[in-house]
This record gives sequence, C-alpha cells and structure tokens, in this order.
Amino acid sequence: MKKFLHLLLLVMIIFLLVQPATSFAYTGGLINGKAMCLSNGISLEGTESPLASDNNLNTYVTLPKWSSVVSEVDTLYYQFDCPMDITAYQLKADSTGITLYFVFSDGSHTSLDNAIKVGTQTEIDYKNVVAVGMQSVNIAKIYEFDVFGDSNKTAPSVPTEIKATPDNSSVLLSWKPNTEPDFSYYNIYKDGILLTSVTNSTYEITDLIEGTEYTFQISAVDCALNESEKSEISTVIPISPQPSGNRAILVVTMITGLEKEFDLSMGEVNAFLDWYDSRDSGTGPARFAIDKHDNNKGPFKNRKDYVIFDKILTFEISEYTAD
Ligand SMILES: [Ca+2]
Ligand SMILES: [Ca+2]
Repeated sequence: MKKFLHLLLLVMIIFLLVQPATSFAYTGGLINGKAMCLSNGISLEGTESPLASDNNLNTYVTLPKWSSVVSEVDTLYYQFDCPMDITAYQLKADSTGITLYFVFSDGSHTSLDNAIKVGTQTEIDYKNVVAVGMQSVNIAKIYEFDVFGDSNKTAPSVPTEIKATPDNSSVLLSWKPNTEPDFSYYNIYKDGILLTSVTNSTYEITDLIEGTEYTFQISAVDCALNESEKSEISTVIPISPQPSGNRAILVVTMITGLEKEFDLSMGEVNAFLDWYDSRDSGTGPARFAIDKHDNNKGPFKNRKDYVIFDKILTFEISEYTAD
C-alpha cells in the first residue's frame, strides 16, 4: 500500500514536471486569445479558429499543405486593426517547412522560410505590419502561434498648405490631405485648444465674433492615436468679404419718385450705408450729405446733395472697378 502511494506520488511529480511544457506561456502576444483565419490567402475570407492562439498547446489548427491552386485553403493568418511593429514570433507546430508572411501597411510583404517550430520565442524586426500569415510545404498541426511587439509609434506628418478663408462670423479651413496608410483623423485647435476632430481635409468654423483675431492649427492622428505636431499657426479675423469693385453708382429713389444718381468711391458708399443703418436703428442725424464731385458746377467750392432719411424710398448700389 505504501509502495503504491510512493508510486502515485512519483507519477504526480512527473505529471507536474511535464505539465509546464503543455501550458507553455505565449501570453503577451498580439494574437493571444484571438481567432486566426484559415483561408486561401492572407486577408481573404475563410474559417475563423481560436485553436492556434488559445494559449493551449494541446489544441491545434490543421494547416493544409501549400497549393498552387489559388482557390485551395492553404493559409492561416491574422489581420491587425492598426499597423504593428513586430519584434518576435513564437510557433509550435509538428512540421518543418512553414513559411511566415508579414504584410506591411503599404501593401508590400516579406516572408520568412523554415520558421522555428519548437515554440521558442525568436526575435525579428518588422515595422508597420498589418497582417501575419503562414503556409506550409507539408500538412501541419499548428498548436500555437503568436507574434510580439507593439503598435507602430510613428506619428503622421504635420498637415501643411493650410488655408484659412474668413467670412461673415466664420472661417473655412482647408489643408493638404495626409496620405499615411494608418492615418485616422485630424484634430483642429482654436487658440491652442482642441476644438474638434474631423476626417476630411476641410472644416468650417462658425459662430465666431466678427473682427476678432483667432488662431487655428491642425494635427494628424493615426489609428494607434499617434499625433503629429500641430501645424504652423494660421491667424485669421472673420469679416464680411470686401466689395470687389473700388467705385459704385448709388441711385437713391425718393418717396416722390425722384431718382438721385451719384458716382462715388466705395468709402463714400460705405459712409452712406453706415449712416442709413444707424438712422434705421434710430440714431444719428436725419440727413446725410453726398458729395456731387464732377457735378460741382459754378462758383462753389464744393456742392453737396442732402438726402433725408424719411424721404428715401429705396436705393441701389452698383459696384464697378475704375481703371
Ligand atoms: Ca492551441
Ligand atoms: Ca503610424
């Protein structure tokens, strides 16, 4: 009986010693616990299975041998949401002749023949990897596979060619679009403070105070949330667009039907408009003097035509550009 207990104890000790080999730690890997896809090629539709990445050395995915027939299932792969910088891989399989594939964010790829299949972690150095896959010259049991590393740490380039177009209480921003494959969105900063995030390379900021100076900056963010430096500061004052012409014909129609026509500079027209607007809101003088310029005939130093606010029915301004 005692001998039997000793034997049982010995069996248990051996079992415990053997146990670590079957609970081989692949934790910390980028695919650990996630399903890989068995398909006829990387990034193509297929059957998902967690068995090659379940951190259990007893479970496996059977990888058929590589086939030259395009439609044949011969690839096991995993696709990342964001580009990864891969620093190591770990593979436990029952067959040699397994080739690993690393697909980069620019669409190119590299391959690693005769991957080490005994489960040791092996250092590699591939940046901006968007998918990893494998094919085998023989049918193979893939017990466990994982890669190690971290999301890519390279931020997108700083947005350039920023145009800030002022308008009435608003500013239209536009800039040169970023082209990084992992680009995600732009941050817009107003006076140094994050205002909003957008995916397009134009944005209109409204509800600004006319005549007030604002600064704007744009940064670019990738899908791993790496953010570029802020762009150069664009300073802009929202204001109504200036008249296109430098002179105008002002035609004032009085309530009597009489029309008075004046050929004026835009400065004079704006002075008339300012008087009319303030009079309309109940302030300022009742009458306004308009210089008659070339119509200044006779022995007078200058001649002014007075228009009375209450007597104005309507007026029309026709801008033109003088040579
Ligand atoms: Ca497994
Ligand atoms: Ca990046």
